[in-house]
Amino acid sequence: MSTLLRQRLETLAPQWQQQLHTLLSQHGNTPIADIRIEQVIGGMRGVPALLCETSLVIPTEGLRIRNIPITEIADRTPEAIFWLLCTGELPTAEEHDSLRQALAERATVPEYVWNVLHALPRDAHPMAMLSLGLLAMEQESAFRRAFEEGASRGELWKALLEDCLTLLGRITTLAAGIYRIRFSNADPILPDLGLDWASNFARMLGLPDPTGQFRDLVRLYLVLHSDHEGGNVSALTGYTVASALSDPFYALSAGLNGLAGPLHGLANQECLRFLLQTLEALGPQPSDDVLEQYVWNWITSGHVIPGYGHAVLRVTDPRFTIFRQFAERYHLQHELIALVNQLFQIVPRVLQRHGKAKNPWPNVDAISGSLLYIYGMREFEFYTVMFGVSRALGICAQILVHRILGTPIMRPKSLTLQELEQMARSTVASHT
Ligand code: CMX
Repeated sequence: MSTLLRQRLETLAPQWQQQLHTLLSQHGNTPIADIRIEQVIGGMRGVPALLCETSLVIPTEGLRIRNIPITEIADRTPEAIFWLLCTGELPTAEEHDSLRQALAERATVPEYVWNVLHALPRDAHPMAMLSLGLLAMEQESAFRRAFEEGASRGELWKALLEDCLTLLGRITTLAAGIYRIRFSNADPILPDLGLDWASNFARMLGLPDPTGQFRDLVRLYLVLHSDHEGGNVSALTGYTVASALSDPFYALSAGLNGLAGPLHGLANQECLRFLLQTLEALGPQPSDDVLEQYVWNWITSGHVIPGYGHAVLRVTDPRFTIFRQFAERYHLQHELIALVNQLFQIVPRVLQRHGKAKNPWPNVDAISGSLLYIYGMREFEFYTVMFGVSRALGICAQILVHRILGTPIMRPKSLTLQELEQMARSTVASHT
């Protein structure tokens, strides 16, 4: 157990609980928004109906983790980010090391999990393998045990933290093992308990990394994808499942199943496929005119441009910019990076001309897969697993904070089309 993280949270928990209590007692009945029917139908887009303390996405700026812009903390380690997500504070060196050690101590994946994965068909999707591998460990849940043994509601978060550390400690070993089993028919590489989380992950993937640049990319990747508010499919799913007091193994596995969708985490796989298809169709260094026509034809034949658009963002995703800066810093001369940069000049104006997408700017997926590809990770199907390892930080932190706050089970009210029609009619009538 990372005693320092738990100790810090034990200090913070009563303050947060008091803050929540005061807000509810003073303003519990205060309305904060009107909801339109199109929002009910449209995936609750923009409805401010969720509590999420870990991060927020400002449409005109991008991600802030605990109110710190991602641009200011992109050079931190995933351990520092997890500490920040959980506590709202950046860790001291001692705190950081205790968390690093706690994760390393838990990095060994039990043999029965590998047996489960080996039993799957050879072409199982790596995301299905990841989700299943995590779920296979559910019987080890400290949270479930604590609940069954009658732990009080106020104490449950401590067992939840224990499970989150187990999940995070193991997920890098599990994901890297999946990479090797699935794509090289090779054995997993054992964790080096002296390394930090990202370095260990990069090492266990087994790709050649003579300069350490791939390790740096993995560290940045894990930081940038760690959290993106509470309303995205994976975070919302994880939270919903955990709100039923299902343990974190169920919650994280469920959240990652949502991440596997092509409109969410799988988009980075689709994005790289689109880039490679474009290069194959047009050859390297197509002219701007040729590329623009190609993109236009792509959209008007009913496809989306992967890596562009966003449900919340209305500017270029700062995480896209940070990855571009990484490519510049390491002087990455590659036709994929050239195409990413050229598309950045062209796609936004094509999407604007097309007139449908509310946000014509690139999101993080417009570049992330290209970087992995250039450093030798050529298996697109694995990219969402990379995303999932990182997003596990945010999902775990979110369900932890909710359990500390003691928020209840999720239960929004659903409505039938007929009820909505009646509500619309009576609202119109009351205004005439
Ligand atoms: N290319 C072409 N059309 C696009 C588009 C794109 N990149 N982005 C949005 N549109 C279209 C939508 O398909 C929609 O068309 P219909 O009305 O015919 O259904 C219309 O524009 C309006 O969509 P929106 O309100 O702007 O976007 P949504 O909030 O509904 O969806 C997203 C957001 C990300 C799913 C969408 O922009 C998209 O499909 N982008 C490509 C896939 C992608 O990059 N996903 C990664 C997102 C990041 C993440 O969640 O991890």
